[in-house]
Formats: sequence, C-alpha cells, structure tokens
Amino acid sequence: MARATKNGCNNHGTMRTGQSSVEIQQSILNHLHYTQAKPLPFATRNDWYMATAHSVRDQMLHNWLTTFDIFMSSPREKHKIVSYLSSEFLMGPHLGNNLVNLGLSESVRKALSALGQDLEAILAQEVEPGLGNGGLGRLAACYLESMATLRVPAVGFGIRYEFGIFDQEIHNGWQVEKGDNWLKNGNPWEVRRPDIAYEVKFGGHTEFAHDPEGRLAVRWIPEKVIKGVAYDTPVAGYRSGGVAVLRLWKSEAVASFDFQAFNAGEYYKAVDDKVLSETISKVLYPNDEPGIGKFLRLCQQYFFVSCSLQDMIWFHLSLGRGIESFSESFAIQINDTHPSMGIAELMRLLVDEHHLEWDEAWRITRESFAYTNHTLLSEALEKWPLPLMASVLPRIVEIIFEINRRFLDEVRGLFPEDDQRIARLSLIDETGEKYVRMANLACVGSHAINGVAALHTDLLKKTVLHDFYELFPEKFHNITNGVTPRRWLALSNPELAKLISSKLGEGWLSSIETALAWLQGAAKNTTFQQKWLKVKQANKIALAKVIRERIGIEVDPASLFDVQVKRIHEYKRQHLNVLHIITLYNRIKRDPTADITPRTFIFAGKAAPGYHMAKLIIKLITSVADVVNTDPDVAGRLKVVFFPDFNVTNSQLIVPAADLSEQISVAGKEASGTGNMKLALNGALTIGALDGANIEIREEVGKENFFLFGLEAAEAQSLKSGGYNPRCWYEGNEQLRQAIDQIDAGTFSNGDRQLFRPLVDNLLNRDEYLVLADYQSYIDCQDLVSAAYCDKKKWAEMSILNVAGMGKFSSDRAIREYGEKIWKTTAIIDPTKYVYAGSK
Ligand code: BZD
Repeated sequence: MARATKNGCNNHGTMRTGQSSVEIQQSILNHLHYTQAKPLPFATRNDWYMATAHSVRDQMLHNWLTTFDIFMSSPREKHKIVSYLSSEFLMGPHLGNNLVNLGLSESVRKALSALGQDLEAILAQEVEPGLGNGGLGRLAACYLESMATLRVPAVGFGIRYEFGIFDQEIHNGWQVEKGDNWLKNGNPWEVRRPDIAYEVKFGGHTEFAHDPEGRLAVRWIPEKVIKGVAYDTPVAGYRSGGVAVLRLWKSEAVASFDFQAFNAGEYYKAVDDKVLSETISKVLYPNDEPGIGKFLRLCQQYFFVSCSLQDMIWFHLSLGRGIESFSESFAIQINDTHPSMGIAELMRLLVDEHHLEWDEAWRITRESFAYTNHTLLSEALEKWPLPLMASVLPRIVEIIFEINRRFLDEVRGLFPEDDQRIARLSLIDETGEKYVRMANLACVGSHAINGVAALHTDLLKKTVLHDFYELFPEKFHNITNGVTPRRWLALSNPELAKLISSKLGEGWLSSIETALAWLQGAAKNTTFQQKWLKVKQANKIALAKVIRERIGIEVDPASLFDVQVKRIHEYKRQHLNVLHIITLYNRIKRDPTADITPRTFIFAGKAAPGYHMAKLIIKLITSVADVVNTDPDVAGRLKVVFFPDFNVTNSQLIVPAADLSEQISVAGKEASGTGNMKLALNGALTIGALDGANIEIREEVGKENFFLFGLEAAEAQSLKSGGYNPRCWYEGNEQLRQAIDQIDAGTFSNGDRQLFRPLVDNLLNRDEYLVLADYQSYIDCQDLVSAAYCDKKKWAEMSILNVAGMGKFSSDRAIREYGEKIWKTTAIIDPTKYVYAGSK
C-alpha cells in the first residue's frame, strides 16, 4: 500500500494524512486485487466502491493509530476519554463525508476518473447504515464527528444491528415497511475485532458465595451467557487528523457450537442457542411504538452497556491505573435513558467483580455518568416492568433496589413527611403494576443532567424532572444541540459552501461558530444575493429531477419549496401543514384566478410501524396530493409530494433545496429539533412555533427573518388546563371547518368517509396537540411567507442572514460545552504533529 514511510512520517518528520491522486489510484487498484479479488474486467460498481472505501479507510486507520500513540504518550492527566453510550448512531453514508473531512474529494475523483470510474456513481453505491430512528441517533453521529474534529478522545459505544431502521415504501399512499439489509454487500468501514469480546449474563438467580480471597460476595448464576464482539468504525475529524471510533457490539453465542449438546444428540438445541444469542443485535426497534416491555429491547440495552463498561474497565486497568480512579479515565455520557442500566452495571462490576465497597463504587459511578434527556413527552419516559427485568437481569434489579433504598433514605431525611414526593422520586413506580423508572435511575446515578435546548431544560426543571431539580439543582445544565456543518453544508450543499468560501476564505468550516456571522456583511449585496439564489435554484432543480424520476411528480423549481421532513408524529403536526394545503386548495376552488404563490409541499418521514395515527397522516398527505396535484383548477400552482424513505442520504438531497422549513410542533413538546438547524444552515427560512431550539434560532437569525406563529408553551399549557374544547375552534372558523369537513366527507378519499374518521374524531374531540387552536395563526403566518417570497431580493437577504446566524448551532460548539461543563476533557493531540496534506 502507498503509505508515507514505515514509521508514518514523511521526509520532513511530520505526519502525513493526504495522498496524491496517483497514490490513491494505486491503492484502489490494490484493493480491487487483494481485497475484492476481482480481475478488472469483472469488477462491479460495488467492487469499485469497496476498493475506494478501503483505500480511504487505510488513511483513517493510520490517523487513528497515530492518535492512539499520541494519546498513550501524552501526560497521564490528559488520559480522559469520552464514552458516548447510545443505542443509536445514525451515521449516514461514510464515503462522501470522509473524503470531505480528509480533504481527499478531488484527488479521489481524479483517481477514479483515471480508472474510468465516476465518483458520484461510486458514492451512490453506498447503502447507509440506518442504525437510528431520527434526531437522537443522528445527534450522536454529529457529536462523534465533532469530537474527532476537536481532537477530544472519544468512543461511541452502541449496537451493531444487523437490520437498521426499516426502509419505507409507499404503496397506494400507505407506508409499507421493508427490512433494511444494510450489510448485504459488505461493510468496508468496520474492523471486526474478535479479540475484543466480553461475556454478558442473562436470567438465572443470585446467591451469596465466598470469592477466591474468602470474602462473601454475591454471585450471579446466569441461565444464559452471550458474547459481544467489537466492530470498530473510524470517524474522521475535519482536517484535524483526529479520529474518533464507533465501537458497535454484535451478539454471538459464547461457543459457536455446543459440541456436547451435539454429541448428546441435542443438535437442534445447540443450533437454537446460537440463533437466540445472535438475535440480540438483530434489529433496531422503531421508537414511538405503543406498548412497553419488549423483552428483546431490554436484552439489547443491557447487552451493549455491559460490553462497553467491561471494555472501559479493561482499558483503564491496562493503563496501569487502579480501579478506584476509573472516573479519571472515562466521562460516560448516556444518550437518553436507553443506556441507563449502565449505572447499575458499573456498580455490579465494581462491587461484585472488583470487590469495592458500595460507597466507593457509588462515588465512581456518579462521577463517571452524565445523562442527556431528549423528551418532554411524559409518556415517552422509559420504564420497564419490574417482573420482566427481575427475570432477565436479577442481579441488576437487586442493585437498583439497593440504590433506591439508600436514595430514598436520604430523601426521607430531607422531606420526612412527604410520602408523595418519595413515591414520585422512587426508582420503582408502584402506582399499579410495578415498573423500574429509567429516568429516575439516570438522574440519581449521574453527576450531570442536561436538556438539549434552553426551553427544554427549563421545562425539564419545571415538569418531568422537577422533583430531581429540587433535590439536585447543581446537576442541571442546558446544552443546546448542534449539527456538523461538514456533512450538513460542505458535503450536502457544496456549491453554497463554495460561495461562502468566496466571502470568508478557506477554513471557516473549522471555526463556523464565529466565522459564519461575517456573512451578514454580504446580505444586502445584490451580486452576492443573485449568486445565492442561483445556488438554491440549482439545488431545487436537482431535487425536482429526483422527484420526477422516483415519484413521477413534476414539480416547478420556481415555486416555493415548502419542506417538512422528520419523523411522523402527532406532536410534530404534519396534519396542520395539510390543513394549510387544503385551505389554499379551497381558495383556488372558490376563485381559480386567485393570486396564489406557487408552492411545492415536500413531506418526508417514517412512522413507527405500530403507530396507526401517524400512518394515517401519511395516507392523508398522499391522498390530498392525489387530488391537488391533478385538479385542473390548481393548474400546477400547488404540488404535494411525499418523498419516501427519509434517511440521511435523502435528507442531504432535500435540505439544500428547501426555501421554507416547517418547524410547527406544538410549543413545549419538541425537545430541540435538529432538522430546524440543518435547514436554516442551508438557507431555508423557518416557519415555526416557539418550541425547542426554534426559539434560539430565531434569536440568532433575527426576529424579522423568522416566521413565528402559534401559542407559546405557557399559553398552550394554560389553554389545556383550562379545559380546551377543540370543537369550539372548529365551529368558530369557517375555513377550518370546511377543511375538516372535506377530510371527513371523503373529498380526498374517493368518497370513503371511514378512512380518515379516526383522525377527524381525534382533532374534534381531543386534539392533544392544539392543531385547531393554532390553525388561524399558522394560516396568517403562511400568507406572510407567500407574500415575502414574491420579493426575491428581500428573501435572499433573509436567507443569507439565516445562514449567518447559524454559527451557534454547530456541533463543535455543543461539544465544547459538554467538555467544559460536564466532561472536563481537553483535546489531547498536539496539532503541530500533523500536517494536513489535503488534495493534490
Ligand atoms: O432527539 C429527539 C427529539 O425528539 C428532538 O427534539 C431532539 O432534537 C433529538 C436530539 O436531541 N428524540 C429522538 O430522536 N428520540 C428517538 O429517536 C428515540 C429512540 C428510541 C426510543 C425513544 C426515542
């Protein structure tokens, strides 16, 4: 392989991270030969992709091992690693991002072209690893990339699901789920590490026993033991030489075949055992599924935190440190409560296996863990049925009980007579069937708790985590989410990135937090505005082409692209958007000559397979599309598109083409949102309620550059507590009544009055998310949007100012804040050791 020199240094004694296009060409050919084992004439597109990916990976592994060497030789006090524990990592396709971050796009393009291959076609070959549902998993991916960029030593620990989030197809307007076999063509980015494997216990019982030193200790006699094997994927930082690692665990049988069982004639039992073991990492669970207590998901959670913690302890001890200083080696961030069993597992490892006293183990555990909350929906707070947990993880439940006993003793000391408070704070919900409350475990076992936007943190303190806030106010922090500008601008919108570079010079992608604001100076510049609009137009034309090819709908790139892309959920209110479309449609029907700003409504997003209302909302969107798109009175002025299979790849196509970003969740329900950030970063203007990070986006981009509508969180709350009656709002608003009546009467369902009945009933009788109350304010605001869009110059100015205001929402800023407020980490790699070679 082409490599700098044996010791990884070039002739100047500096580290080398770039390769010339000739070297890359050679490397690709080598991989085609030695890795893919393909003679040139038989090489498929996938072979070329694999060979290219392997060539790029070589460079990343080189940087990674170098990072590791420097880490090991740096002063000990700097030996702190961030362990980001997350049941989901929604990484998106790797190749394009790695090329951007390593500065190799042009040399690889040239190398491939010399080999008769086209980089775009090779990029399109990659099947993205869909190992996440949405915002939470994608946030974990942005944070890994930023940690690599900022050279914070970091490992993302998770599960190597064999099947990620389902692929979505639309059949007759309905969502149909298809299995996501993302590994079918091989995965060139991961390194399997059979030597890094840990055993995890399930089931059985516990007993007291003497350990080898004669101490009395609890022993967990499991019913079953499963092995987790590490698969590592390097994550390149942006032009920094830094590399983070994503370590995902695959479950396997401890012995691949039980020969004893085989010999005893129990061949099938042996096979069954293997199948069961491998089932744990088989499939990602969709969120928003009704019903709790899925046995396999519980196993998944424990499986991956146990492997991860065993791995951390192994590494810590192998640095020659004592177990009591574990929290100096690792800052463990748990991404929502899914990994919160790690708190009890670390206690188990420290007490049962490393023989520490409880108090010492508890100090270490609390110092190590920090918890990020991602939801304000109280029904979404995770809890596990106690009997289920006790049967699957008997020792973990004992430890949770002991944590709870000690914790509640303290609480009783502080609030002696307050039984209700004690019941609310307890890790065990005893109001009916017994449950283990994972958020309570996370709050008690962590030294820091954070929300993901200012409003969210504020509401956490006031509502869902109020009792914990009263108890531990010093633990609470806000860290507003961020997204990486490398994937969400440089990679997905290269022409806009180029235009920004023409103003700001190179290097702004490393210091976006301050650099973007300089665009303000160009916002009124007519030439710049024209170039800005031209880039947007080109992105819209590109998206229109894909929409035509994939969905068969012709859309007008000159129309306003109005985009709502995110999971389908009632609180996100895609149906409010639909009510606006119907309202515009009715205006046209009343007066076909009405002055309507042409719009293309683009929806995308998956609904949880068991969430019927969300699936019905998809059917409503596609049904309205069928009517509106073909009505001759509309004459193409309105088009409605449901773009199937929303994932990172499709998002990178849609986001750069958006004019308007729909962030219309009811105030007080969206924790933060990150799509709002990606869209604004690409020059879309936001129509939004004062929810999640929308509030901060509006502050940063300027109130005059943001379309605000709807109730505030406190107003929404008091409307509901005052006895909200949606029917009054329906009866008092003629346009709204007409729209809802049409849905009910079958106008969009070929006269079928049953189809949307559950949706209409829900809106008229419950309307938990205040769609009807916010309707008029939303329509009025949309009219302002339509008017504003007609003034292209003004629109361009507003769009530029939006991008200029987005510096705060870089994940680099968020990671710096985590480092300062929570992890107390510093970057460890000496940047002078690296020379960025870039593309040649
Ligand atoms: O997390 C989302 C929130 O809804 C967003 O407001 C926020 O911006 C992002 C990132 O902080 N939450 C999720 O995406 N949650 C899940 O995907 C999820 C997954 C499994 C189980 C429960 C929820």
